[in-house]
Amino acid sequence: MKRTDGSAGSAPPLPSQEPIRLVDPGGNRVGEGLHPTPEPGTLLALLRAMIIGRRFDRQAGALARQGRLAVYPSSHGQEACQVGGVLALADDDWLFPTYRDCVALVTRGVDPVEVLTLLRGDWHSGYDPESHRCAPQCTPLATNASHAVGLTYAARRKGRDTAALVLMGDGATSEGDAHEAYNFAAVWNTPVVFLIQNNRWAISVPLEKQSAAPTLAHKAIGYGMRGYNVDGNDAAAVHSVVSQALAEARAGGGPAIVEAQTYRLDPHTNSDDPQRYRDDAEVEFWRARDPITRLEALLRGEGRLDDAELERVGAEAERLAADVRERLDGADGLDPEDLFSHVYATAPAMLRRQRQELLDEMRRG
Ligand SMILES: Cc1ncc(C[n+]2csc(CCOP(=O)(O)OP(=O)(O)O)c2C)c(N)n1
Repeated sequence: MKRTDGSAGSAPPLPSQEPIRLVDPGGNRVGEGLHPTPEPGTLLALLRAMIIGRRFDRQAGALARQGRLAVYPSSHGQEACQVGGVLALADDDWLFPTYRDCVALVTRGVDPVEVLTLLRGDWHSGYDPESHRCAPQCTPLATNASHAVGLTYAARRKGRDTAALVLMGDGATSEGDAHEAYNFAAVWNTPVVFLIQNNRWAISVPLEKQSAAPTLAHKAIGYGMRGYNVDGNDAAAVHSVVSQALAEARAGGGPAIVEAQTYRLDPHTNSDDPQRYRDDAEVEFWRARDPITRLEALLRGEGRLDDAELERVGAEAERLAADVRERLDGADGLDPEDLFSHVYATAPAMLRRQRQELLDEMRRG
């Protein structure tokens, strides 16, 4: 696609207006086209990770209501996006998550208690990004997108074919950082897949007030990227499309935007009241398109899943939740002085004064 003569380069095909779907909401296979349905073993792995992720999410929501977390942005309803995307990554690839993506991190194998460190308000990240190849969860929208471009660009220069998956919301695509990241990724041909979880709402701002593009996947075209529009509640489709986009990116085919059509069933966080801005009917419409029941129906219908297996996974999920409850309060206490660390090599006078005031206050008890 590189061009030096002022002519137009070859354009990637337009994303489909209809989302790519491999399994319908009733759990039936619906044609493969260019995107193969994952093997049964992968489908079972997707279902298992979604069940465990949902149990973790429920537990974290309860901890937030008890005041044991400062805040919790739920993944409920979006499990297929996070699990489908993460299970498409190779071990050496990197994940760049946001505050919304705790289920993605648990799926990647990060200790669930360490995942909650940020949302407990304890520290910027509770896990070691290097060992899991997961960047810290970003709260400023779309900043993770340019970080991923920088990391993969640097890896390329070192002769590595590390790819990255960026998770971002529909609202985040309006940020200047998203534009810069998309543009640099395409110009530098870095292997990044931007997975947009279009859950229809950016807190109380609906999609139609966010973007006039036919789909968010269409935005890819203007940057010279491939764009895919996928059913985000179909874990098989998300996994298949992201796997393909990552493989193409690794092979030098350039970055891609994958827009996953999904829905945030819960409030934005535990401190939001969605009844002030959206209808119950809309929530019920999406609740009927649950990603877990869809895949469960497919696997049961094809004789690859029985009650015993579901009970086994359910028990595993309960053990994880109990472990989180037990260990969370035992997590290391905070040193308030840390508030002043790691921002400046040499702290400015104002911060030095504030640190001293804090230390004096703590000494007085
Ligand atoms: C740069 C920046 N501006 C504003 C905010 C405040 N804010 C937090 S979440 C949010 C909405 C984000 O919506 P979306 O990207 O669709 O993600 P979702 O929360 O739905 O997953 C906003 C505006 C922020 N975190 N960062």
